[in-house]
Amino acid sequence: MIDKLRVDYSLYLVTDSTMLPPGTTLESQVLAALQNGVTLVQLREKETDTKVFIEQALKVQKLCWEFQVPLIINDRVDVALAIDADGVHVGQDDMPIAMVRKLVGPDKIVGWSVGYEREVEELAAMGPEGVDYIGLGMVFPTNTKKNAKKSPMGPRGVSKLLDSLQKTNATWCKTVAIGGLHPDNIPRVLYQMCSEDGKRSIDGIAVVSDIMASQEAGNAAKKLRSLIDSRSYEFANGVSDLSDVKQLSAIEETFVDTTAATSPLIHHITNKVHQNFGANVALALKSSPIMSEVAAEYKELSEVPHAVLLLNTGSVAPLENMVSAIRAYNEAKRPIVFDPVGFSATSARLVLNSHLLAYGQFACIKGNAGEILSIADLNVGKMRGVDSGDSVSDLAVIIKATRLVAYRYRCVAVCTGKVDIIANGLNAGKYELSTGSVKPSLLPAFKVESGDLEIMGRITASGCSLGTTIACLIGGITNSQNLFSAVLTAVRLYKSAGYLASLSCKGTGSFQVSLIDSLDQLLQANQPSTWKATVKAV
Ligand code: 3NM
Ligand code: MG
Repeated sequence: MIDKLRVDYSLYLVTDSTMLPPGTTLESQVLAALQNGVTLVQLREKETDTKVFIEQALKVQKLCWEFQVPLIINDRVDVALAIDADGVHVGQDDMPIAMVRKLVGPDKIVGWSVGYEREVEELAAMGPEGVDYIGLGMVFPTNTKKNAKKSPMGPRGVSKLLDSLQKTNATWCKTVAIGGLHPDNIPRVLYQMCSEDGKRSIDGIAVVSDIMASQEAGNAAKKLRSLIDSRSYEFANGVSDLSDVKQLSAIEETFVDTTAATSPLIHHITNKVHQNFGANVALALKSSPIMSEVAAEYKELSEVPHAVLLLNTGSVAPLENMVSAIRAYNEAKRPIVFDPVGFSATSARLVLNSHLLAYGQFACIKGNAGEILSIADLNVGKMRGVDSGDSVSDLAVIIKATRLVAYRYRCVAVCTGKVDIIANGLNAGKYELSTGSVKPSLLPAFKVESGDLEIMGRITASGCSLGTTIACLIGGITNSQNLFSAVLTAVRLYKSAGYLASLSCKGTGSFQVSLIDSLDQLLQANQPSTWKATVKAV
């Protein structure tokens, strides 16, 4: 008899015999998985007659015993009882939890599929006598679940459900994420999925096809095991967590040198207004701009040493096109700067930007106050347009929002305005199962300012070009250096150049020209101790 309070949920295999590759059997796949680190098995056979189902269950149960891994039966409470399985998993349309519990007794594991906050509230109300664990899904699209009634919720959806568990105090209830999980997205989702209080991350991941449909089920399980155990996601070069700004100007000098020496390729997918200006800013910063919305070349571009993607959604590129760019750069482990222009200004933009946030890991998310507040769900009312707006004056709220964006997407978040706010949510690429790893309110954050550069808001694409500048400064960094400090350097460099330009220009037209001149000069001189913009912890 298993002790249900000590179950290891970290790698949960759910079976499906309909996808077995030739030469394998249900048992051979389960055995290979058990030999390579699966900690829990669910027999989920939707199209099998009762008699065969029981025969299979008994065989799989023997294997599970051998590895002291609990066996859960999907849906069929009668089968679970008949073979004395360790537990049963039911969906929202199956037998109600109270009845399941009554039938199986207090010592068996009862699992439930959950996709909505109200379902979490329901299980919380039942108390610890109800549900032992929940499958949170689906995370991503999957062909495995036929006639799915839910749509993919992404890592953010899972995090919201973890929030509900915390709010309702359902501390006993364990969680696994399920749906479309594979090695290419698992480290990222483990990194990102966490409750907002920082105290609860998922207890494990559940997969069907990644193991069951694999020709090499043992290797597939081993790969998943190692990803879960590594507790570390190195999504881009240079994620070490140095947040001390005392020696900033010395570090900044090396970043400028590195950018000039490596001449990073700055791949812009950006709006038309920004294209020319961004290219000139990149050139002033000794980098190589390329403007491409041709998906066929994304992989090749991402593999260029020091390539960075600047993804600015003021562009008209179709969603699928942008998703493939994100995939390419994530796969090449090259950084992406994401500029969700007008994040929620229209419903179409909200859908597009939210979708992109679910499908990739960004090194930096940069936006104006309206955008950052929207991503953090802290804005009141709808955004007016893609410009920064004027109604946001509460700096404390902006700082909170910037930290939240950095936390939720495990990135460096930058909020531009009179004062720029920058927060570090990277946590050096580290994550933990179950306990969370960092609290949003404790994330390092700084403000960068240089007087009221009101003129900056009166030329077009000045915010977009900060994105270019960030990309240039992070393109050259290596593992020993630091992504957060590089972004901070870019923000300070850009603001200082803006200040210089504001002194020498005659109006908005010459300001734009002066800004490029100033960036050029500041980069050539490389004396960050003379840069005017100040940095202060907030
Ligand atoms: N339940 P794969 S998604 C069995 O959302 C199941 O509750 C889901 O299969 C839910 O790992 C799903 O092959 C299928 O994507 C997961
Ligand atoms: Mg079911």
